[in-house]
Amino acid sequence: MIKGTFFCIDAHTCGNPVRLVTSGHPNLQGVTMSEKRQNFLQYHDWIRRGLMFEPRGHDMMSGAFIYPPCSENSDASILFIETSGCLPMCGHGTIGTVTAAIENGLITPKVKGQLTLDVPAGQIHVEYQQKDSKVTSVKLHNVAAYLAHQNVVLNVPGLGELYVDVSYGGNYYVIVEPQAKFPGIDQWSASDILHWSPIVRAVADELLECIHPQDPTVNGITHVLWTGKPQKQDSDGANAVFYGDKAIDRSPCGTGTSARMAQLFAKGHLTLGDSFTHESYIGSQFIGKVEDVIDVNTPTGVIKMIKPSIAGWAKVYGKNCITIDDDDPYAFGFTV
Ligand code: PYC
Repeated sequence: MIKGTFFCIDAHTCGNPVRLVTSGHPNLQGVTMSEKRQNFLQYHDWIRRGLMFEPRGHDMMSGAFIYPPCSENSDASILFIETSGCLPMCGHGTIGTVTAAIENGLITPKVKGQLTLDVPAGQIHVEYQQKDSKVTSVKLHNVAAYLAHQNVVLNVPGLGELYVDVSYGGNYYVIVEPQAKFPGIDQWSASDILHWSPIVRAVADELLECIHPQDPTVNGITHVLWTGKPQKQDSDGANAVFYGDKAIDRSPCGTGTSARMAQLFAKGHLTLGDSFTHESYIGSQFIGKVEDVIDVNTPTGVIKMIKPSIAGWAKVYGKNCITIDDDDPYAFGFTV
């Protein structure tokens, strides 16, 4: 029996997929997107698994649903889905979703060229440029980002001591810079990154508490951001961002770039107003900027956070209609 039919617009942001699901939305309980995210994970996660994993998706697959606004001042809300779960925030996902939504008339902005969007991690603001019917660039003003742990030594089985920082940019990232046991992403193969990332993430997640001070449902280290020499002269940094079980982000990763800028800011390598061009594993670029610096009151004291922006582009390449039929043995996807 067909359990669900989903019309989708398929796009990619700087190389990483964004499958915007335009029909078949489950009715989500909750007032905020954070509550709706929990509700989706509890009762409707089969949709994510069916649409993201093989055979309908793949390791890097990521997507979104657009929902009506949760706040009075917003234009719409986004629920992110991907192989690893429902991210509190996704930068490449936002850029792809906004591009596909505006080009297809799925969101009507209150102010042309600007959007305010509710996402599980909070509220974000977007500016986009258009030429004829195409969206040519999207700049998102992300949720506040901060360095959560610095100069931590991890004992990584099989690798040894690794010095890392952990930073939040909408998700929690272990950030690894070149050092004795890690020569940089330019010296490691994709198989090295795929091999070591889940081990490093598990060790860091076990050792370090990461709970968002304003929303405890946002917790745990989900991503590893490895750094190294960029391929392009105009890039300020390069990364390989690992997520899910086997994915290296093909885009420069919006939340990863935000986390990296928060780390560099806290360590004195970036200051208010600086921009930071970040290069992905395939050489595509996002332009980040430290837009503001704020003091956030939390139950454990005041935390200095940055308000980062990320600019990038996306291309829509297709439309499809996907059914999930429970007489299919792989209705809810599989991993190998
Ligand atoms: O762009 O924030 C991002 C992202 C998270 C995981 C993959 N991309």
